[in-house]
Amino acid sequence: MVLQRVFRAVIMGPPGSGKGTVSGRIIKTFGLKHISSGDILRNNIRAKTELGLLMKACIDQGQLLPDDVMARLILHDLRALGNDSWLLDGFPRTILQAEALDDTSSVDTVINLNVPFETIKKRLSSRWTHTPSGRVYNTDFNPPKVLGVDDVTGEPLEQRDDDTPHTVSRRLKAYENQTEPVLEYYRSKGVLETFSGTETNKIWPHVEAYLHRKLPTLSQKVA
Ligand code: G5P
Ligand code: MG
Repeated sequence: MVLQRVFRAVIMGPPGSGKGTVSGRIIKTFGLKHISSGDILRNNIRAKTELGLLMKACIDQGQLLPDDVMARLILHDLRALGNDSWLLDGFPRTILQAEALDDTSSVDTVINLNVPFETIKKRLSSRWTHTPSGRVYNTDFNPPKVLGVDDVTGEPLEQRDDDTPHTVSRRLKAYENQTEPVLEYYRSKGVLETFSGTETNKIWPHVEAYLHRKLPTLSQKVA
């Protein structure tokens, strides 16, 4: 699908709600550029950059990183995209981050994945990730063709250090305390669209239909 004007979307939801999985389907179907704050941070850790070394402990403990660090990192990448359409995953996560994003760019829609915490806890213990690309697998839901190996590159998959049950609980707490208020922020701006469920395959057709409705409307406004 070729977009006729710039489209800017945010995907939100608790840790493990399927943001990465649904983002993969959105970028494949609609051709948006995907910016995932978590993928960027994990690649910094992998490359042992100064930022990665400084932030690893904080991430492994399930805490959010400082707003100014995150805003600088992500807004720099967004500016570099110029007039490309994008989907932002994992940012903003606090009201301050949402305000910083507003100062840089407008947001056309915020897709909120509303998945129960109990469902999430089960999923994260069986997640495997290809860190360089951010591709995610699950031994129950979407296993790789060969166990422990990325389908596309053949490189090894890893389990995230922050997917231990204790850290997952801390991440869910951080979500409740710091990120849930951002949903209200976007609801009051009239751009929040919530999709509830326990299975990505049932949520996805609704997200896809919503974006199909939303994108032509935006194209027509330009015409
Ligand atoms: P991240 O990387 O942004 P989270 O915690 O927001 O991390 P996460 O864990 O990446 O989110 P997700 O992307 O929402 O989860 O979910 P996913 O990976 O697609 O799916 C989870 C698993 O479930 C996968 O194995 C998938 O295959 C499986 N799955 C999907 N659907 C189904 C289904 O229907 N059924 C089943 N059985 N399985 C399914 O952030 C990490 C850390 O970075 C820092 C923080 O420390 C954060 O904790 N950080 C920030 N700090 C401050 N501000 C920011 N903006 C920050 N951004 C990142
Ligand atoms: Mg993710």
